[in-house]
Amino acid sequence: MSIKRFSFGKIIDCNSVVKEIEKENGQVPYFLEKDSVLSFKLEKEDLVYGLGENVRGINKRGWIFESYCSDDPNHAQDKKSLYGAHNFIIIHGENRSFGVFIDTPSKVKFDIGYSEIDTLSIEVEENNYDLYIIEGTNLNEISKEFRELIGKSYVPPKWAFGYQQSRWSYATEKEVREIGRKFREKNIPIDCIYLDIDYMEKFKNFTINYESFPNFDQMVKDMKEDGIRLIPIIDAGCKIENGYDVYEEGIKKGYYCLDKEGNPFVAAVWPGKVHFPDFLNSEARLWFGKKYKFLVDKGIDGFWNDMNEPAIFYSEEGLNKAYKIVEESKNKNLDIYSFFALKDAFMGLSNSSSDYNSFYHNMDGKIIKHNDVHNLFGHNMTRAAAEGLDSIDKDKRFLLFSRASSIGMHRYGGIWTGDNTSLWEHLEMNVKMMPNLNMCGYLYTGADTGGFGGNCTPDLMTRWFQFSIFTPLFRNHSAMGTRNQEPFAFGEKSEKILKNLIEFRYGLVPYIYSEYMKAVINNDIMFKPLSFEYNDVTSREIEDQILMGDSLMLTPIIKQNGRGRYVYLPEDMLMIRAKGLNDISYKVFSKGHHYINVELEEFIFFVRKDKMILLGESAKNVQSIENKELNIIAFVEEKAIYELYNDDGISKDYLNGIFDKLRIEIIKGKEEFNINVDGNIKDKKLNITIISKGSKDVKKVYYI
Ligand code: MIG
Repeated sequence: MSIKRFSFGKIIDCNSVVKEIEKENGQVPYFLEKDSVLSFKLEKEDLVYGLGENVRGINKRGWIFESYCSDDPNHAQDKKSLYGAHNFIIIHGENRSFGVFIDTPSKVKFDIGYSEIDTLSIEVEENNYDLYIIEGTNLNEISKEFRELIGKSYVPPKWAFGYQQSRWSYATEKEVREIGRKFREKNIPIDCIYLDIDYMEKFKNFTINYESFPNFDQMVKDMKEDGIRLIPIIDAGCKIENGYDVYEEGIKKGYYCLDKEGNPFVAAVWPGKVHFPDFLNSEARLWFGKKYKFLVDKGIDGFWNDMNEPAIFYSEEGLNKAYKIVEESKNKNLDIYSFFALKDAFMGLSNSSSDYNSFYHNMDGKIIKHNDVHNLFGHNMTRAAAEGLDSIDKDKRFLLFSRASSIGMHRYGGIWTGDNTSLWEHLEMNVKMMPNLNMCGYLYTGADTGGFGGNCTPDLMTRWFQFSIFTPLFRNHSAMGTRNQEPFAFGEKSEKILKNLIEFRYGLVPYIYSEYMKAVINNDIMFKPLSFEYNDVTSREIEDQILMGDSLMLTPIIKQNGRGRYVYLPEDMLMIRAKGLNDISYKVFSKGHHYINVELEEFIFFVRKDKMILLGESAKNVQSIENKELNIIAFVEEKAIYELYNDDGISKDYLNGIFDKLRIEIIKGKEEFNINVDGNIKDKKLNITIISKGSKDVKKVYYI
């Protein structure tokens, strides 16, 4: 195990790493370095993992990617960037594997067999970076070592593992209360409802639209009493408006990003014209972070930070240029090229590189062009929020996640994967993205279940739920103008199926939470490609099956009208087939290929050999889960051990070693199974079902 660090150019602190590693002076191993381009010859067998939030497969070979936080709702295969900039890859060969991390604040290109089929080249736009080479004997070790370098992942409150309902927008108090009431009335478990931009007055951060939310504080209180938390959005831009305190204070203190002339930079987003808080300035960060108190004081326990790439609909300069082109084109006999130039003048107004090159940050005294530090913006907005919330209540865990991010932000919050669409290929992308996000430190993550843009169908919703019940962030969100997407929006039959799935999720909470917390504490990942645990050729290739936690392999159905699928088992495994918590069956399958029928209302997943899964009960929300009984299903050929982690779920006491552990060990003897249970989780009845190849299942009840 080793990490080597090489430095190039003038370094800006990206706040990515937490471990100081001495610089090396010699030659960079593996790579040829020339004019800020690093190149590497790929062997036929090499897989390339990583790059976190990006398009295409788990193995990134065969495309060119750019790390550049981008607000682009069209997540198509021909895109190069999404909202996050995650410059970490692992090259996994047959005989050697290593990780590469480029620590830089600006754009990086990863050409992975795009220009030449067997060449990986990494081009760093600004000659301003640290390069880390991470070596280890296996993938788990490399991934762990990288995580040790960048620091421990964010821990949300336990209720953030419940079901969350969102929509752009539940725009009035009446509507929000109504949605909550419907869930309760229909006995569908839920923990959170989201407030999108319409809760604000004219989209101004840290304000409330009291016309549409006349009793905002009371609403927050009432809903919390009913076990539902409201999670408001915060946008990066602050509206320019006299009399608005956030605007006026920021101007007075000089906390906004500046234009070329040194005036606050003007961009237009939802509120109309805005200034961007200078999140790279430590004082501005502190100031903005403390503003969250406005909502915390109203009983709010969580936030989502949006538009922080930052998204720019237009700038004044861009718009003026476009008007000029219109003026110049008027009364002229336009040729086709001038026509396109006219059209592009408007089409290219949003998120334009000329805007990103036209404003500046004051990084504690150093004036730096935005484009040179672009990927640090959303990262530092979320850092501001996390540090602000910490100063408001240092012992409490808040829910916090962001749209834009870069390496290192995972210490402050999670991410959601932005504006996907209700498409089957986006469900597939969600599955494939999870392991790469985890490798980059993002454990608290998930997609807009059902898809943000476009109209979802009942079958897509069902299949998507069947996957999302396993992801830490399980949130159903959809865009304005699209079909309703709540579990009760697709007719009675689907409602029943979706309700069963949400209940199943609550049953999985003990396992998901335990795996999550252990992954945080040990710098492990929860979602892994099969190759992290199995070394055969097929396991290295498979992308539509992934490992989840220590015990499970997920094999989601991601094709429309799919009534089954091929599954590859790298070893004997126990298949669980379920419709809901009360309708579960299991069967051992042998190592190899199988076709398994899976109807729409059911789903399957696998318990690996010598592993076990725990299922608890459902309840109206996470806090109400009692779990006096846990059902354990174990597949034991020799010996299976599971360590169940639990804690209070709301405080940071776990950092001081205050948590519960239950260790369950099942050993297959000649005649019978020996069970040892050990730990400080009290008063639990364990229903243990042991399955072993060739023998009938053994049911045991175990009390402690
Ligand atoms: O330009 O706040 O990704 O989740 O619903 C769209 C409205 C702005 C983008 C977010 C989406 C959110 C939407 N926002």
